[in-house]
Amino acid sequence: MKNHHQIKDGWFFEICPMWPGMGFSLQIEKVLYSGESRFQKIDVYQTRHHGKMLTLDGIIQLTESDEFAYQEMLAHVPLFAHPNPENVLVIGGGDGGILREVCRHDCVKDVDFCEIDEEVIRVSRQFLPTLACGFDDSRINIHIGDGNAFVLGKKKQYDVIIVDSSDPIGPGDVLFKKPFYEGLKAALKPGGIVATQGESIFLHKEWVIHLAKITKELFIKQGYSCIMVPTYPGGNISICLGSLGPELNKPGRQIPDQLQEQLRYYSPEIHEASFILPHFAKKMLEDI
Ligand code: SPM
Repeated sequence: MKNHHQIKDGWFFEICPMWPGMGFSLQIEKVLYSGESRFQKIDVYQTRHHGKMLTLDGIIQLTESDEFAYQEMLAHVPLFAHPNPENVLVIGGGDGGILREVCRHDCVKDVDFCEIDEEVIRVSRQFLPTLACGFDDSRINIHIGDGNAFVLGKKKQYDVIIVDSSDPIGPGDVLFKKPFYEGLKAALKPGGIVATQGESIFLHKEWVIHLAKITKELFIKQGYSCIMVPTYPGGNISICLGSLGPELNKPGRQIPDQLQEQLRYYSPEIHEASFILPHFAKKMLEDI
């Protein structure tokens, strides 16, 4: 079990080989929970200025101050690109934040949720109620187990699949491999869309190219969408998307006013804008 952090003089330091020569720190007030599951180390902190923070193996998964940016975009970009998402699969994201966003869509009838680590769900329910409220919807069916194995048993079942993985240096590494993406494609209905945690265009060029290549090979349309998240390294993270039909880089249906009012990051404008990449990243992805 790896641990990519240190604590010194009231500061949490995230230091990880995936972003060499760089560390991110946040001032903390206290450790609210610290434990180990079968898969990873799980910690919850009270930070001084960013609300509560969840880390897995010492890597920041979310802070209450900016989690909305990541959860809203990873959920609403694929769900609004699809004309009528009824059956949704969410893999990973045991904190519940993605489920919270998915369930804002009235057209969604059924959500399968597969998480490998039951402990993350339990800890989130105890310490992160504004995220774990995502579990309180009767449309959700919870499956505890390996997301890769779960997907292999599914054929043409989902309109949208969302993969909220941690980084490829822990239990989530299998979710970055081509056979998993082949399984995702087979599990989609015709016209389906997949959206996965796509890492940073600045810090993880090899991973971004790797995921973009896979999705270009397997899907009819492919896209990369960028999100600003101050408490992820480099202040940004991306979504890798593949589509069996619909355009990805613009909403395929209107956002109801009452839903827009609930959101803080996603809008039709930011949906389109998030696909406009800096020149170096545009070229990097065009060249593959
Ligand atoms: N529902 C929130 C879970 C977060 N899943 C993604 C976490 C990624 C953490 N590492 C960020 C590294 C960015 N390059």
